[in-house]
Amino acid sequence: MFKHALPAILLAVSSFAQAANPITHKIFTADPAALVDQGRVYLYVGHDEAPAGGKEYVMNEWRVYSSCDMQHWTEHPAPIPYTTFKWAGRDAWAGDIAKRNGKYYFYATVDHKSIPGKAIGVAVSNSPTGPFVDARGSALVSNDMTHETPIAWDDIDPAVFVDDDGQAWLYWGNTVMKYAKLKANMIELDGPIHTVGLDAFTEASYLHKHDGRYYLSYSQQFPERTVYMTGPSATGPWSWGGVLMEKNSNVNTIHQAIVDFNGKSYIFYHNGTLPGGGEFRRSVAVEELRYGPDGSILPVAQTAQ
Ligand code: FUB
Repeated sequence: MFKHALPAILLAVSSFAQAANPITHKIFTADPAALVDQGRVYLYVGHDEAPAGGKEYVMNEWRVYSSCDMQHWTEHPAPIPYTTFKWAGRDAWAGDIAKRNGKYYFYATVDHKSIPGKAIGVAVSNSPTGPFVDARGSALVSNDMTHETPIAWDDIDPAVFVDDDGQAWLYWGNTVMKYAKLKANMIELDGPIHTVGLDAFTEASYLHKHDGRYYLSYSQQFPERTVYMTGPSATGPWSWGGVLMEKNSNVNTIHQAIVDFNGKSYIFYHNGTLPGGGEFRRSVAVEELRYGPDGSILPVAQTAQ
C-alpha cells in the first residue's frame, strides 16, 4: 500500500522557490499564523477568494505552507475548511497554532451558525499539516459568553501562547482585547475572560516572548498599523513599545505573526501588493525582525515584491 501511496503524496505537495515576497503568487492569502517545529516553520493562512472587484471577504478555508529556510515554501495538500467546525456557518478568518504534548491545536475564527456573530473554535491534529478535527464539537468562545462590545465580530483573531511554565493563554478580540487562561487540555478556558484597554486597539493581538521579555503586538487604528507593548508577564502590565510596521497603502488590515527560526526573528503580515490584490485579495509576506540592545523592536519595512 505504501508503494502506491508515495507517488500520490509527492504529486500532491508542490514546492516552490520564492526569493521575494509574497509567500505565494498562486492565490491570495491573509492572516498568517506560524509555528516552528522540528526544523521547519509552518505557515497557516486564510485563503482570500473574493473575485476582482469583490466588496467583502470570501474565505472558506485555511492553507498550510512550510519551509526549512524561509525562502523555499512547500504547499501542503490538505486545506483546512471552515466546515471542520460543524457548528460554523461561514468564514475562515484568522487563526493561530500551538503544539502541546505532541498534538497541534489550531484556534480559528468562524461565523457561528446559531449564535449571532463570530466565534472561536479549536481543531486538533497529530501533524502540523493535518488533518485537523474539531477538538470540542462546540465553540471555545462565542458571542453569548462575551458581551463587552456591541459588535458581532468582537470574538475574532485568536492568538495562543504557551509560557515557559506550561500555562497556555488565549488572546483575541476586536475593539477590546480579551484574554483567558487555557486548561492544560488546550480545549477549554480556565477561569474568567479578562479585558484590557489598549490604545486604539483594533484586532490581531499577538503574544510572543524573546530574551525573557513578553511582547504584545496588535493592529492599531484603521487602516491598521502594527504596534507593540512590552511587559514582565503574559498578562502585563503593558508598556508602550512603538510602531512595528506602518500601514499598508491599499489594504486596511495587516495582521502579524512573529517567530524565532534558525537564530533569527521574523514577522509575517499581509498586504495587497500582488497584481489584482486589494482589500479582500491580500497576500502574506515575511520580513526579518530585529531587536535593539535594549529589547526594543526596530521598525520593520515591507520589502517590495
Ligand atoms: O481576514 C478577516 C479579518 O481581517 C481578520 O480576522 C482580521 O485580523 C483582518 O485581517
